[in-house]
Parts: sequence; structure tokens; C-alpha cells
Amino acid sequence: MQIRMVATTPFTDQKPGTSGLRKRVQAFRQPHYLENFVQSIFDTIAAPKGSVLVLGGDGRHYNREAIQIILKMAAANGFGQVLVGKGGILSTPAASCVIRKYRTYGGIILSASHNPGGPDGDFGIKYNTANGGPAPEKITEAIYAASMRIVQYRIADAPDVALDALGDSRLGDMTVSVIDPVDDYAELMESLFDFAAIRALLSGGFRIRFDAMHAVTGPYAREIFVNRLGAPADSVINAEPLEDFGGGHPDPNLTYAHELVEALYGDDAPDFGAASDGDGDRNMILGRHFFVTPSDSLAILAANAHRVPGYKQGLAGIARSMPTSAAVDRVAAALNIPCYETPTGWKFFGNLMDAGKVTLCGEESFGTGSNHIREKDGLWAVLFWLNILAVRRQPVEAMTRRCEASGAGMASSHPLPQTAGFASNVSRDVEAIVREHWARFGRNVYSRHDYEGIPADAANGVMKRLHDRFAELQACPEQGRGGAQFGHLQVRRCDDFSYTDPVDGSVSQGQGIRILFVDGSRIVFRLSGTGTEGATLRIYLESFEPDVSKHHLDAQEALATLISIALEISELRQRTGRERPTVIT
Ligand code: VG1
Ligand code: CO
Repeated sequence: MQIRMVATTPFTDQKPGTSGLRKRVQAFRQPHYLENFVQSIFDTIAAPKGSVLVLGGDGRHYNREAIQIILKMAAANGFGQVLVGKGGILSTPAASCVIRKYRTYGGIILSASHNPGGPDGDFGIKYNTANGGPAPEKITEAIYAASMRIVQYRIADAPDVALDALGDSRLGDMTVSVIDPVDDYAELMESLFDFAAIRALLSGGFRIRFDAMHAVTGPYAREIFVNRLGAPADSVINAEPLEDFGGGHPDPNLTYAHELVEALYGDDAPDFGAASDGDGDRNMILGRHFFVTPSDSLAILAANAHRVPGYKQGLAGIARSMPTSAAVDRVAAALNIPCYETPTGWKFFGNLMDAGKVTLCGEESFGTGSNHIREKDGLWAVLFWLNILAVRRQPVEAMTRRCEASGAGMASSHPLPQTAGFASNVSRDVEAIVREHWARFGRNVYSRHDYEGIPADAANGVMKRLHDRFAELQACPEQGRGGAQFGHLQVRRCDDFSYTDPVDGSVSQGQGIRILFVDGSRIVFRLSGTGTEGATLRIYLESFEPDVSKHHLDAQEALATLISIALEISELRQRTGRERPTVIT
């Protein structure tokens, strides 16, 4: 095998964002662009000769070509073996699972997650370390620095590797092992959840629908829900992964997963709906005519973890990203376990999990996960919900069997008696679980407003304006002045969130502007680090409502005052010309 040293010059824009390097496919197609970044990864990690690497992606346009380039570069850089998902496919959580299970040196994941794909869409690449998690900032910064001084890269002159059949082949001195992308992951899921109970739930008339959004989770969902759990085949929709996601936006939220949302809000809606994103690490949970906010979902999983086999021994602690609501903090307090607040992005959870400080973690952006891997995990969250629903159903089911035995008819046509702690209206289980949770812990009313694709200057102007107003907005005890008053809400403090990692002491600054109010409400402003066009400004709004009689209120209604304060203090409309958000979740 001939190894070629190719002379190159730096691109100056290869700085990884919240989750790896994301650019338009056209940018990645520029001569040397992908190669420069991959060589920068290899130069930074300096893996010993013969190391094993995991490689796979979400199957979007350019995935296959990128895999071939990376395989040839891995061979030229001295790797001994690459485990690559069949067809070049590995969901992000599956890649994390494989890195951990086979104790590899690390892995390269090709994905732009929820960003649209296709020739005019986005592509992305990130490096995960041996713990299976996204490389920490220290490493991503070193990769960026390497990309700024690169002068050459190494690549093997070899024919393309066949990726569509399982098994080993050689690329020079390196072995390419094509593995089943689903098996290891599905096995891990079976080890955490009570599949028998979920199977019983699904065979008992509980109807689910999972929307794979033509992205990577289709094959995973089919194997797990249909083959292993016995759900009808049509429970999984848009299950065929497509290079352009069928022209859709593979982001599981109320705006982009509209096919699923329409079904769950329609007549004859299934009992449970869920969707995942491009690379399989996000999840959206729906009940009949009911949406579970990701922040509530995290809190509910934490409060019910003891019902699930993989977590029945208890949780060491919980972590959430700063913009995520404090609903889970209340559960942590009740369980008497620590709760950590980290910057946005999964890379900040890894140290906490490796140190045994947390078991569950989550983000408001439809991301939930645990220490079973080091990425957020969409299907895991869905299975966790189904396990809770199955356990909750059991007493009712046992009763139904008794009713049937005595000739009293089926559960669906017969009102069931109320048992302690379990709602009788079984067609509304998801909503009932959420409402019971709110009744017990209070409700953290929450919403996120995204303004996508605004000019970077305008977005930076909004953030600067907010910074400049800190002194004016917050209380100043020296001057005997309280914080600014907006109707019944008074500002307590403003800051730009900064995080000191409790494990390695590393500091991350500038992680989002917080306007904190005396009554515990807050507004957070943050610029997205995953977009590829202009800037995306995110506004996160939260207030606490202990009063059950107000829990039925729509979040937008309940947060109306905070929303108008956010617009006023940021001068967002004047500075961006935008009248309303692009996406509300
Ligand atoms: C967004 C989310 C963040 C998430 C990140 C990666 O980042 O807000 O919570 O970790 O996407 O998720 P940003 O910087 O755009 O706000 V994924 O599923 O895109 O890998
Ligand atoms: Co994702």
C-alpha cells in the first residue's frame, strides 16, 4: 500500500461548535477540507500505532464518500483496525456504545444531527474519546489549533472498501471490520429495560408510533420495537433512512415532526408517540393530544428511575445543561442526590459520569441520557418512557384480567376502578404521569423561542446590548437600589454563565446570558453553536408554578409576561427585524 503525503494549507474556519464541525456539504467537498480536519484530529490525539477506531455516521449525503476518505487516512496514520457500521451507518448513541464495548481508542462520528441533509444541506464530523463521549473542549480546541497550522496530510492510495457486507477486509496493514450497526446497541437496551413488561404493554392494546424522520433510527427502531418488542410494523414511520431525510428537517420537535404531531393530536390517536433526530440522539415524547417538554421528561425519568431495572439501584446524581428547566432539580432534592448545572452540549457531562457523580443527564433540546453511554440517546429515552408506562399499567392489567375472567369485558370498553397511585384513564397515561408529577413537585413552566438564520451582526448586537444593561437591570445593594421592576417581576441578578468542571477544574465562559428574577423565574439568551448559516438566537423562558389549579395553562400564555420582557430588554425586534420566532418549543 502506497502512502501519500499531500501538501495542504489551513482553512481558517474549522473550529468545532457545540457538537463537532458542521458545514455545508459543499464546504466539505472542497479539495482537502475533510482531509485537513481528519488529519488535525489524528495529529491531536496521537493514537499509538495499531489503535482501534470506530467510524460511522447518520447516513446523510456525503457519508459514504467521507467514510472512504477517513478509512484511507486511518490506514496511513497507523491505525490497526477500524470498526465501521455496515453501509457506513452508526447512530451517535450506537457509536458511543461500540467505542465503550470494544474499548477502542476513540471514534469518528459523521453527522450534522438535526440539520437538513442532501447536496445543499449540512454535513458534520466529530471525534469521541475512549469513554464514548464527545471530545472535551481541551481536545476540540487543540484540533482547531492543529487545523490552523496544518501543512500536509497522509492518505493511502487504495481502492474503496466494500461497506455493505459484514466482515473483515484489509487496507494495507489495517483491518476494516464492517459490523452490524444495530446489534450491540439493541443488546445494551435489553440489558437496561424490562422488555417483557414493555412487550406485554404493547400486546395489550397500547398503541405507539415512532417517527424516524427518514434518518438513522429507522433500522434501530424496527429491530427494537417491531422485532424485539412485538409492536405492529406500522408503528415505525418514515423508517427508511434517506440521504436527504426525504427533504425534511430531521429535528424532533413540534414544528418539524409535524406528521407525528398531527397523528398524536388527531382522532383515533395512538397512546404514545416519539421521534428522534438525524443521528438518533434526540427524542420527543408525546401522549395523546399531549406534548412532554424535554425538561419535564428528564425530571419524570429521574423520579421514576427506580421502576426501571437498569436504574433500580438508585441514581448517583443528575446533571442538566444550564438552559434546561429546574424541574429535575426538584426531583434531585427530593431524592437527596446532587444536581449539576453544566453549559450546553453533551461534552460537559462526560467527566461527571466518568467520575461516578451522575447517572442521568439531559438538555432542554430534546436530549436525555445516562451513564450507559456518553452521548444523549433518543431510543433509550423512548424505552425508558415505555418501561415506566408498562410498570404503571401492570396493576390495571392484572385487574383487567380479573374482569375478563369474570366476564366483565375489555379494559377499553369498560371503565376501570381507580387503584392507589394509578390513573384509571389508561388512554391518557402520558398526560396523567406528567400531571401527577406537576402536582407533586410543582410545574416549571418552560419554553424556548428560536430565531434562526439572523445576520450574525444583529445577533451579536442583541447579546452585547444585554451585557451592557446588566448594571442597570440588576440590584445594587451599595446604592440601596433593587433590581429593575417589570410588572410583578423584579430582576435579582444578571450574568453570563460560566462553568468550572468539578472534576478537572477546566473553566468554560460565555455560556449564555441569564436574567434571574426574584421569584425564581428566568430568561436565558444564547447563540447556537450548531448552525451553518448566519446566527441562531435562542431565548429560554422559565417560571415556577406550584398552584395545581394553574397547571392546565398553555406555556405561552403562562410565560407571556416573561416573553415580552425578553423582547423589550434585548431590543430583538428592532435589531433583527423579526416579529416572531422561527420555532417555539
Ligand atoms: C444544540 C442544542 C444543544 C445540543 C446540541 C447538539 O446546540 O441546543 O443542547 O447539545 O444542539 O445536539 P446549539 O449550540 O445549537 O444550541 V445534536 O442532536 O445537534 O448533536
Ligand atoms: Co443529534
